[in-house]
Amino acid sequence: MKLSGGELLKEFDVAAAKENIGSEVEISACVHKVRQMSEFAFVVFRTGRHLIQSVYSADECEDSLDGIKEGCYVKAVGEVKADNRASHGFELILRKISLLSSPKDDYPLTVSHKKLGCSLDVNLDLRSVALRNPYERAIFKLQEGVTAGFRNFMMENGFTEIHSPKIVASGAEGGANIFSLDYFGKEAYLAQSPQFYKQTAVAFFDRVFEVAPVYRAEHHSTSRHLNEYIGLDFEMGFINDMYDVMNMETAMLKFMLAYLEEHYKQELDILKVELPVINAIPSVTFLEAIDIVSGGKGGRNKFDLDPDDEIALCKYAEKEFGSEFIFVTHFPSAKRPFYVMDDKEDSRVAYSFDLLFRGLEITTGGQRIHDYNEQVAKMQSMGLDPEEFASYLDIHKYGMPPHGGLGLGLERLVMKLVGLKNIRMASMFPRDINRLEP
Ligand code: AMO
Repeated sequence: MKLSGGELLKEFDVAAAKENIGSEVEISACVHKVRQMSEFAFVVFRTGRHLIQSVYSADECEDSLDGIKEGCYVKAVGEVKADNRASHGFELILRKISLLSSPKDDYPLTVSHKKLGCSLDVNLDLRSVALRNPYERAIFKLQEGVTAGFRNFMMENGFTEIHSPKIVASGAEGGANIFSLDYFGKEAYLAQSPQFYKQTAVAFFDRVFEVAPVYRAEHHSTSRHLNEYIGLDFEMGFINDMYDVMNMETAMLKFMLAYLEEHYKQELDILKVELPVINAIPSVTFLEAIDIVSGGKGGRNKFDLDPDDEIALCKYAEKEFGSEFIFVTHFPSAKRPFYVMDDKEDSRVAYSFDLLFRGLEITTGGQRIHDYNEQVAKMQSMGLDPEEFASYLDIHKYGMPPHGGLGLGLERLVMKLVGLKNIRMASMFPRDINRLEP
């Protein structure tokens, strides 16, 4: 019999090694690169987050380097020697090295180069290798930081984390971009958003958030759309108006950026990220936005912003307010989903906003209808049958506070933070119209 509860398996501790120059440390890692010199060799180890330089010479090390090449997993012991030229200010003088596992084939990509330098398709086809490249994996370490910053901010501000179902009975966002599936003989769908459930949870938690996949059956291939993405969603009760939601997002983004700066310095450096600075985020109405992008000529037949408009608005915000973000509010009601509350003064526009960042929409949010009769009337005015939404309408039937929230696309935010040209680069294993594997 065996009992668990013993000593934890530790990973290599960079900070501790740095503090203990002259001592011997053990490291388990992948061999990232071997550079053979005439008398010795540089062996660069790749741990889960770091590259650690070591020096091998036959007279300092008990073991031979024979058979140890790029891609091998090893266990080694080395003496920590201060060296300012090495990335962490030290290198290891190898004393022992043993092979744990050796690959069958050499890498088909230049994993040890700073950047892979291959096409997007090759990168995505060979994802399991590509992600071993320090630049590629840093994107996803930073993604972790974005999510952790979001989560920490939400929890500090009284939001409860929820997990809503992804197999659902109806779409929330309207339109044809919904995946259907056979659910024991009934038609079901993959959730287009946690919308109904996050609203429902406001009735009992007041404030909630979720970090979870969202499914969109986008039938076209663009550099900004995925068929599965991660939504950072929140929903909050007792709001006065949608500006309370926008203020919460502004504060959350400030917190998240500070969090990245504090905890993800290494990845920001690898990726050469220039973090945006947020003071206050300017906000214009949809009609003002159309005036701005059309140079005052109007274009009021428009119901939404197109990608060029988003780029133009961000340029405007940068020039006029020194902000890389801009909110656009009061979108035409006709193009917004049925749960969105219309402006009390002008029902042609809705209490709905987008947040644009570096030329791309990264968020949609707004105030929702909380009154039962108002919600039923809105559904009917949009040609929807309230009967089909009976379980969603239960939340209105049994009472809801005034509330609102938003959805932020994780990959879009990371794409723009890092300056990636295609959203697929910000998705570990992207799903698009042509890609279901790897
Ligand atoms: P919306 O449909 O605008 O709103 O989505 C919210 C945010 O999700 C991201 N996004 C996408 N990212 C990658 N690929 C896609 N195909 C994709 N579609 C959307 C964008 C977008 O701003 N329920 C509302 C949110 C709310 O009001 O709370 C919703 O889902 O960054």
